[in-house]
Amino acid sequence: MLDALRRSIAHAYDNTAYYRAKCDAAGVAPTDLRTLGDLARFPFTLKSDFRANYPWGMCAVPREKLARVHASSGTTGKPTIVGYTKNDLDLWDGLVARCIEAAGGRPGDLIHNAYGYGLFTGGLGLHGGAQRLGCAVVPASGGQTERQVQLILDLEPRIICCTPSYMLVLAEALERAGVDPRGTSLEIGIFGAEPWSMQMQREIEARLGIAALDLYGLSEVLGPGVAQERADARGTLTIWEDEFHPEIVDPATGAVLADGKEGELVFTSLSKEAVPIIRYRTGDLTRLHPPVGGVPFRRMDRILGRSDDMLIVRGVNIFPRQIEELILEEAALSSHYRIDVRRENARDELIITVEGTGVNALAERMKSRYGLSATVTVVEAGTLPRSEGKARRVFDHRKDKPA
Ligand code: DLL
Repeated sequence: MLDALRRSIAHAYDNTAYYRAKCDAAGVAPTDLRTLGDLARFPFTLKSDFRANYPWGMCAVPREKLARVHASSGTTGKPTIVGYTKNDLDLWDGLVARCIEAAGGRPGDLIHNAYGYGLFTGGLGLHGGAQRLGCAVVPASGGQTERQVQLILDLEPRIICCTPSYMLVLAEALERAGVDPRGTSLEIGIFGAEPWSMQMQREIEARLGIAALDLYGLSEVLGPGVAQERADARGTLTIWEDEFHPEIVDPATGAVLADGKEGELVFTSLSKEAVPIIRYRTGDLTRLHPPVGGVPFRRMDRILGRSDDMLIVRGVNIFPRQIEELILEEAALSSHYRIDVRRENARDELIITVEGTGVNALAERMKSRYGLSATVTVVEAGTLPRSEGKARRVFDHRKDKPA
């Protein structure tokens, strides 16, 4: 592993002006990596480095060696561009195939793939992995929900891949079509690309009668296929450590934390060619756990939140996921919600709008669990917008620029 790490860092250092300058400034060279502990001497890479070096600055191979380009789904500024060589695509297919197999897929399965096709890595990432495993793919992509429902009913796929929020949209559409969502051919869902609480996972499993497994990844590191919840190790995601070396660091200080401690997930790639990454800070918060069940790779908790999506409301720190958990514990409330935070008269206001019926105790429970008063507005089913890909549920208006 250390050899692969050293080779990968040397590849980045030798072939990009960016990594060379950054390592030189930190006074480290690839040969300084003698033990795993030496990795902490190497500088971090951030999403902003990808932006600053747009479009090809992070690329360690000549442009002519690229076989594909994707871009991350950044909402502001320039997208981050990631390139893949033929070998990278091969590696990617192999890892996604491993994810699908770990989730319970097998050759011959029919897979309905409703991750968006295009610059987003979800659609083509799952597509390549499914084919590698020997499955047939229905490349549904996002949108045209009624047609997707028809395809699911007619073609009878065993596996579905999409964002958890879009699965809820499909479940509603099945109900609208007069079909019991528990009665379809689907047995397995492979869901990711956005945060989702364990309560949301249970809700999807109960509502669809399927096993809902968590798939994690990010474009800068690869795309989907970095870590996967295995059917034989539910509750955590196994990280494909033979390709990506994980670290957990303190988000504030960058200090490396021991396994079991919560912090920001950082990855260094071991064999990726086009865009090798050294200590990439994902922004995602989790903890590392030891291997289980004969698979020699460490696992991580489902993503607990992002270091940059924590809301600070009247001095109380809260992650949207914690609010989602409370919403889903209320029988009268559905999984369609939005969270708004505004500053009014120098006071932060937390407003939770959620579809539901009847009485709920969300406001009381927000108060007793987190010490936060919130205004809870219950609206009729179907009122809030539905998403086809990554759902946007949190709106912090304190960050809005004044008009
Ligand atoms: O979302 C890749 C992907 C596609 C993963 C399909 C899984 C399935 P990006 O668009 O670059 O790539 O967004 C990456 O999404 O840093 C996390 O914050 C979040 N994310 C991805 N998977 C999960 C997950 C794809 N399973 C960013 N749970 C990451 C929570 C996730 N958050």
